[in-house]
This record gives sequence, structure tokens and C-alpha cells, in this order.
Amino acid sequence: MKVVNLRKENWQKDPDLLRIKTRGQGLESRYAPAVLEIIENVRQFRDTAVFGYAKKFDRVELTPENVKVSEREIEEAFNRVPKEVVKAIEFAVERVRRFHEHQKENSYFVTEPGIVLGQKVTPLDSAGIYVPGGKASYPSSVVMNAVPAKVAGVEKVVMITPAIGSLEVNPYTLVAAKLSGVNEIYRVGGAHGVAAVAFGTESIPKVDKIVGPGNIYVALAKKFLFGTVDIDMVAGPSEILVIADESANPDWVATDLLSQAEHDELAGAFLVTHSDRVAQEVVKAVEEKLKKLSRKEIARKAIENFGTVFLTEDVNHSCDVANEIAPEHLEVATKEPFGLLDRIKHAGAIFLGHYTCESLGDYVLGPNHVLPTGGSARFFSPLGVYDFIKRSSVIYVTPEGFKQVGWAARELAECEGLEAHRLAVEVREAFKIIAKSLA
Ligand code: HSO
Ligand code: ZN
Repeated sequence: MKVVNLRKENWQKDPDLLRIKTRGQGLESRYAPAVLEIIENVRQFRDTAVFGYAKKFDRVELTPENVKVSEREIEEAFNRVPKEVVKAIEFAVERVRRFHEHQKENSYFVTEPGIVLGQKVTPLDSAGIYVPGGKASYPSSVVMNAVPAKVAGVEKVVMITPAIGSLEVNPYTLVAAKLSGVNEIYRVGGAHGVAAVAFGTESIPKVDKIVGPGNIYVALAKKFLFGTVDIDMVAGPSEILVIADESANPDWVATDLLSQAEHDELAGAFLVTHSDRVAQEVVKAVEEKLKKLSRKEIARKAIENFGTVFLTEDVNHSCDVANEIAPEHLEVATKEPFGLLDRIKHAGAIFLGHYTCESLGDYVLGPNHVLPTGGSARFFSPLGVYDFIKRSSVIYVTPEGFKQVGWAARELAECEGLEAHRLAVEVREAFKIIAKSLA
């Protein structure tokens, strides 16, 4: 891991810090033309285009009859997944559901004489969940995406996930989908799968919103289709930042850093500490542990690409550095982590204390593991129930209320030169009464 000293003036301008802050930028232009072409073809040629791309990219023959995963396949998946894993998924679903219940939003109404104003909350009718294929097909991500949608009250939750090389879909993903309340599953993925659920095809339904992580093609397709459908944030590679003081256990910190690094060659693993000793020991432990990891190729590349230790003046300075990077996951491995909560502003999820490792949060604690990456924690929140609802204003006026507000609306309509607006006020009986009383 590269060690970078931020004990200096203008530390915010340090080139290593800036490189981390801008990582992930500039990838898009390279892939955009290919993705736009796929989207346009799916829009025009629907199933024909989708099945053509599935054959070309995923080497699989899809038809209108086989694209939807059958109930029988889902039942068979339950026979193939070990009982303990089914139990663990059930446990996770229940905890995630319970946590997300608190995010439900109520409609509200306020009244004044002759006027009722309110906001009505409605779940989306449908949502599409993208689940990557291959090795990154994580049942935990199915849970994290589907459960908030169901808690919000979305009736039709559609999962799409690519079948690659054969029609088979990962049985763990199917079990997680069933236990999380997913209603329909289609074995399509990639930019063409995203476009299919954005427009709808002859055999794949259109949805109102698409959520879930995917590769750069999927991420770009979501971005380009925003407006045709709603999307969640556009996810980039995962990242962890650990703030550590003298009380941190270097071995534990090193393992936690590697738990993100093993996700992806572009994953970020950052340590921010004012303790030179902790810094040295973590660097050593990361090297040692890397050698033994089953995913050492991926993790090593990630550590070589972005693995960095930042040396700071004190723990407050460490919080400021964390805010600059705005990491997806922030672990606060210090003696009094709660005391720092006020100073921490930008992070997708904040894990407090030595026992609160990110993996617990990735799987079972309850808060969502779909989090803003690449510094977007400055303005995005974790995926939640609020992502699957929308609000409508509700407005009611009686003649009595009309008398209170009509004059001002009339005045503003006149000033904006919108005659029909003014007349809409003036034609109403109640206005005539005010006008008379003013005369
Ligand atoms: N840490 C990942 C989520 C995940 N971890 C899924 C294990 N499985 C992104 O937040
Ligand atoms: Zn993870």
C-alpha cells in the first residue's frame, strides 16, 4: 500500500488524494456509443434485438418461451442450495425488512379554514432489479434491492439477471429472490436487458424504475434510460475507508481493507490514521494476508491500483480526510467512535467501533449495502424504501377557502399576462362575492 503523508498545509491538494477523488471518471465516453446502439436497437426491434444480443454476448439461445424463469426452476433451486444458506438468507431478509420498515413514509394533510393541503405517498407499480451474472451474482444484493421495494409496497418486482453460456440461473440468486418477495424473474442482462425492462418487449415487461449494480455497460444503459424509467444511483467500484487510532487492531483493519479489495480490481481500500505504528502494522498485515487469500489476484490488483494509507495529524484531521474522499463504507476503528459522528459528513455507511466490520453490514445487520460510490456520498443516500415511492400533492378548496386566496392568485395571473388563469379565478361564484364586497 502506498503511504501518503497529509501532515502538511494544503493537504486537500495532495496529488494522491486528488487521484482517489477523481477515480472512475472518464470511463464513460469509451463505452457510450456501443451502449446507445444497443438501446436504440432494443427500442425498435424489442425481443429480436434482445435475443440477438443474448446470443452474441452471453452465448445463450433465448426465446419468448424460455426467457422467464419458471416456478419449477425456483423450486429446484431450493433443493440445490444448502439448508444453512437458506436459513441465513431468511435471517438476512427478516433483519433487512425490519430495518427498512422505519423508512416508510406517511401521507400527510394540513388544514386551514376552507382549505385542505396534503401529500399522498404511493408506491411505484413496478420495479426492476438488476442482478449481475457470473461471480458477482450475490444473493445478498438481491435481498438488499428487493426487500425495500416490497416494504414500500411495490406490487410487481421484476428481477433480471443474465444466463451466461447456458440457460441456468444461479440457484442462490433464485432462492434469495423468492425469499425477498420478487414476483417475476427473466434471464436477461447487460445493456440489452436493462433496455428491455425500460421499454418493455413482447415477452419482457416494462418497469417504472431500475435498480441494482452492474458493469459499465449496465451502468451506462441505466444512465441513458433515465427519464424513460427512474433509476437508482449509478454504481461504481466498491470502496472502504478505515479511520484508525492507537486502539485499532492492525490485523482486523487489514482484513477489513481486503474484504473490499477482493470485490474488484478497481475497488478502493484506504486507511487514514494519525498513528505511524498502526499504519506500518496494517501495511505489513495486508501484505501477509494477501498471499493467502483465495481471490488474491483481484485483491492484489485493487491494492496496487488504489490501496493507500494517509497519515494525518490527529483523529479530527482523519475525519476531514474521510469527508474529502466521501467513501462508500467508512469504518471508524477508534476508541470513542460515537464522539466523531458529528464531524463525519460524507459516507454511504458509517461503521462504528472495532467489532463493526463491513461484512456484517454487507450481509445481515439490516441497513442497505447498496451505497453511493466514487465520492457520490456527498449527495446520494443508501438505497431505501424512499427510492420506491413517489409523492403527489393533494389540494382541496371550499368557497370559504377560495375567498382567502383567490385575490392573490388573480393578481399574479394578471401580472404574468395569463388571462385564462385570471378568468379561472374570476368565473367562480366565490370570487364574485369577494369582488362585490371589495367594491
Ligand atoms: N460490499 C459490497 C456488497 C457485497 N458484499 C455483496 C458482499 N456481497 C458493496 O457494498
Ligand atoms: Zn462486500
